[in-house]
Amino acid sequence: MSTIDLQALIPNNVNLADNRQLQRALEHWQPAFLNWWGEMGPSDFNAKEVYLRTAVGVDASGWASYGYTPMPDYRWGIFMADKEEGRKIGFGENMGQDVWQEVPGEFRSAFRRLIVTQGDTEPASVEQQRLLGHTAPSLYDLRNLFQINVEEGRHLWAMVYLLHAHFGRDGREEAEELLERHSGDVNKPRILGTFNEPMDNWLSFFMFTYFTDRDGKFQLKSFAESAFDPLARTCRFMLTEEAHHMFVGETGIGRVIRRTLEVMKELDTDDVAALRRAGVVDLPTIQKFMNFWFTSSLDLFGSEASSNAANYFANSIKGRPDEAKFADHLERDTRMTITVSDGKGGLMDESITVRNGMNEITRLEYVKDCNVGLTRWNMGIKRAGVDFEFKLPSTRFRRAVGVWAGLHTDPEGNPLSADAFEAQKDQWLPTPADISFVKSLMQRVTEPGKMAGWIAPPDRGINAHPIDYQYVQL
Ligand code: BYC
Ligand code: FE
Ligand code: FE
Repeated sequence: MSTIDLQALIPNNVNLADNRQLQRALEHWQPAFLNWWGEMGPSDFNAKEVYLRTAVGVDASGWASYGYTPMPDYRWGIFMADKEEGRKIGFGENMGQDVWQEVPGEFRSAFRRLIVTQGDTEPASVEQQRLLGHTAPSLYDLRNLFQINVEEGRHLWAMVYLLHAHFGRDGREEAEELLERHSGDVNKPRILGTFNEPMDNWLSFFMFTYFTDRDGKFQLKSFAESAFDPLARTCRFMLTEEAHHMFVGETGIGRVIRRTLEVMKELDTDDVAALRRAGVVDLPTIQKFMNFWFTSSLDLFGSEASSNAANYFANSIKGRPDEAKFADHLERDTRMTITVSDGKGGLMDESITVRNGMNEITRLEYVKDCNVGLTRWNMGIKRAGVDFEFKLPSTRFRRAVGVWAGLHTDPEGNPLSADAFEAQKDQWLPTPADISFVKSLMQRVTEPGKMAGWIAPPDRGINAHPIDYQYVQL
């Protein structure tokens, strides 16, 4: 068991007090972080008491405590899952050897790049969500937004700790730059595409927490396999917090659908204009938002064939999610098939090495996981007697990274000319009119227990409190 120091300036279970130099460096970064939070974090709510959970340890039975706190006083801490004695490397050419407590010199730049990319997404998401507090559909939702925001802040701390502790001066410089790039900034944008997309409405927020936080889940699971043990342990603990983010997405989308179904029943109609007049989001518009955020998130897995990914796997740097469930952990001469364009408007199989295909393998696992929620939502629609089914588009649709980047297909993945795509895209992706309609619904509701008209209440409150609990003291 690790010792947990909750009284320290930076709460931690990594024995920070034993390494004065590292402690001082992190205490020096702390005011820069708080300054960033004040400037780029949730706007205008920093003085309010929010009912938040705070990570206080890594015990499965009781790792969090709940209570009111203003967000800037949140105890952002550094926590790693407990060390597994005798842990061995589980994949790649170093398989079977002891895991590494330090980064081997030859892999330093690879690890640095991966940790920086992971770290960059965390504050990026907080920046994207900065203004959503003003239009929260309920106090319950407002609190969940802020809970996610403070935890993404803690995830940034997790990566900054690794940079400071294992990458010396380079690491400290990277940690500063993590606060200098900003979501959507034309001069200094965030590294990955999705994290520069504007997020100005709660339907997008729920889609993001369902689809994009789920990329986080799969990337963290891949890192949890890493031979670099501090990275693996850090990510294993981050996954416990991640579960709530995806819960907010899944239940959020589910509640929007449920409310729409109620009004469809009341008015006995599926007419889009009538439903919009009644103040709910019609199901086809929800599908379009899904198409947008799902495909954007597919790009986050990288190219279908990637020599970077092969190199990470071969050197035991980054594994597959749940590596243990695969039969072959070396994949030395194995091959797999991907679907590419034949350059004549058709499809063609291409054989690549499994090592080169690691991004695609992870992406396909992700797609399976995304479908779990759709199955649940579709069951609700069927039970309501409505003839409609949500469907995830093909992984070839609307891609900006990989072998389908710059090519056009319909949502089923059939190749299309640019003109044909242009002519039909308004049926598949949110139009400016769809977005402004959704935005027009975003009216703030602050009375405990009340919900905006476009979303159903949750099934239950937080930490056994009722739904009408004062989750934020405004
Ligand atoms: N946008 O060889 P390839 C989360 C670049 S989410 C823009 O296929 P690789 C969270 C790529 O950098 C989890 N550029 O890539 C969620 C490369 O550039 P260069 C985030 C992109 O390296 C919600 C080039 O394209 N964690 O935690 O195999 C809220 C060729 O790429 C994109 C990670 O991503 C893109 N979408 O794989 C809060 C884990 N995709 O070298 C938090 C760390 C690729 O040609 N990152 N490029 O200039 C990685 O493991 C890998 O970097 C990637 C890409 C999987 C992202
Ligand atoms: Fe995160
Ligand atoms: Fe998250």
